[in-house]
Amino acid sequence: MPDVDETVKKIKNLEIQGAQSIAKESLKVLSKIVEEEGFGEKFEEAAERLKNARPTGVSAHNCINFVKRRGEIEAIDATLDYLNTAKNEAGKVVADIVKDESVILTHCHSSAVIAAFRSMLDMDRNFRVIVTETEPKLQGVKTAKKLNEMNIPVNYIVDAAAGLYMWAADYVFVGVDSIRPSGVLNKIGTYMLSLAAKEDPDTEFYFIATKDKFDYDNFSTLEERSPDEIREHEYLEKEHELVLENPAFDMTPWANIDKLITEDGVMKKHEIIEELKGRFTI
Ligand code: RUB
Repeated sequence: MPDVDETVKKIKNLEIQGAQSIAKESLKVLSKIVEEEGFGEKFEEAAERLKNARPTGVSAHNCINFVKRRGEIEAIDATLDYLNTAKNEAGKVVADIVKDESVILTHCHSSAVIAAFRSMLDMDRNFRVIVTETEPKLQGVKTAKKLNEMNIPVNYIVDAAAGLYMWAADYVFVGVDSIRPSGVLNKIGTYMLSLAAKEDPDTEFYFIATKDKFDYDNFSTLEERSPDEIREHEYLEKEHELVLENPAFDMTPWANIDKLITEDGVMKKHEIIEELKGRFTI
C-alpha cells in the first residue's frame, strides 16, 4: 500500500504534523482506497495504521471512525470540509474576545492557532507573537515562518525563556491533541507554560480546538518518541549510564486553563465533560 506506507512514514517522522493535518492527510489516503476498492479489507487495514501512527492526536481516530460509521465516500469530503470550517469558526471566536494591541505567546505549530491569528488579522487586530522554539526538532520555526508570511511581528525565543517572557504576554494560545476528562494533551512543554501563565495574573491561557479533538473513546496516550531526537551533544551519542527520555506530549489539568475555545464558542468545564459522553459527529 504505497500511499499508506508513505503517509504513515511522514506522520511518524513529523513531515506531517499537528493533529488536524494528520487527520486530513489520513482521510485523503483513505479516500483513494475507497474510490478504488470501497470500504473493504484494505480500507480497514489502512484505517488502523493511520489512526495509530501518532497516538496522542485523537483527531484522525475520530474522523476515520466517523467515516467508517457512515460507510460512504461522501463522508470523507464532508469531514474534510468540517475540519476547515470548524477551525475557522473557532478562530473567529478567539478574535472576538481578545483585546487589541495584545502580545500572544504560542508553542509548537498548531493550525488552529494559525487560524485564530488569521481571524484576528481579518478583524484588524494589532498584535505580536512570541514563538517558542519547541525542541526537539524546533517546531516553533514552522510557526515563526508562517507568521512572517502573514506579516505578523514575531519574537522567537528558546523554550527555557518562556517563563521570563510570560510577563510580556497577555495570552498564551496553544493547539490541542486530545481533550480528556482530566485535562488537555498537547506538545511537550505546554503544561509548564500553563504553570508560568497561572503565576502571572495578567496572562490568560487558551487552548484552541475543534470538536474532533474530544477523546470520546478514551483513545489517546502520551506518545514517547525516539531518544535519537535528543542526542544533540556528542556525549549523548555514546552509551552511558543515563536514560534518555523523549516524551512528545504532556497534559495540562483544567485548573491551569482559562479558556477552551472550539467552533461552539468558549466551552465551560461541565459542557466539556458532557460533550465527552457523546461521540464525534459532524
Ligand atoms: C503538534 C501539536 C499541536 C496540536 C494541534 O505536535 O502539539 O499543538 O497537534 O495542532 P506534533 P492542530 O508536531 O508533534 O504533531 O491545531 O494543527 O491540530
